[in-house]
Amino acid sequence: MGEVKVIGSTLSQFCTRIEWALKLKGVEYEYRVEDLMNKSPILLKYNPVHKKVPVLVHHDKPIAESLVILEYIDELWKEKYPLLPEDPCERAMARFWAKFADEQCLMGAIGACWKEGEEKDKAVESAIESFVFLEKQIEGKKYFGGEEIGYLDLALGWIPHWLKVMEQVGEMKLVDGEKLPLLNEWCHNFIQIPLIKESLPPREKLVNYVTASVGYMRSLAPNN
Ligand SMILES: N[C@@H](CCC(=O)N[C@@H](CS)C(=O)NCC(=O)O)C(=O)O
Repeated sequence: MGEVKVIGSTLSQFCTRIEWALKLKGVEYEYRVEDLMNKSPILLKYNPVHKKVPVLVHHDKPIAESLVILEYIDELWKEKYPLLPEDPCERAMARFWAKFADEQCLMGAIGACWKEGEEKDKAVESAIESFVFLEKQIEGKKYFGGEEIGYLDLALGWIPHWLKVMEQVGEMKLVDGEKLPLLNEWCHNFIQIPLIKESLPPREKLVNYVTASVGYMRSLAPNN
């Protein structure tokens, strides 16, 4: 096994953030694509608790949970391209908003995407309220990390690509240019960065994946 290995899935926003961090740091890595419908013994061995990707395997030691992996990468290869701010309070806030975005914004958007009728309206409204909090975090800055992209930008990197697909498939608008102009501008700036752009999964594949997931979630809903 190579020194740094990522066990991942090419359509996963959680895995792409790890690739972005490794590329920014100039760390060579091997990528092992996992079939999530038929999980490999390697994934089950390295992430027995959650059985999810991504897992970073460094010298045969596994690290799971993408935000934890980002911090590990930043601490280990700290010389090149620091991701988290130096100031302890700013570091804590970056971690806070990354967690908030995964738990409230992303989960809220996924729920809003597959729900229907009145439930969908409520979920959309609640997700938008969460995105308004993120909008405030970028006031006066080009990126969440300041002049350069950092940890929080990578953590929110699903918004310009994955969220746009969810909006299309779920026929909804969560990050509206008029209501959230700063977040929209950030999306535009972030996605233009060549290193970011080159690791994005093809949009059509993502549309097919999200469409299938929405169908599956709706089939599980209690009134179906
Ligand atoms: N909180 C985890 C989420 C990881 C996650 O949900 N990964 C998905 C792929 S996008 C997965 O492995 N799903 C397989 C499953 O749930 O069985 C992280 O940040 O790493």
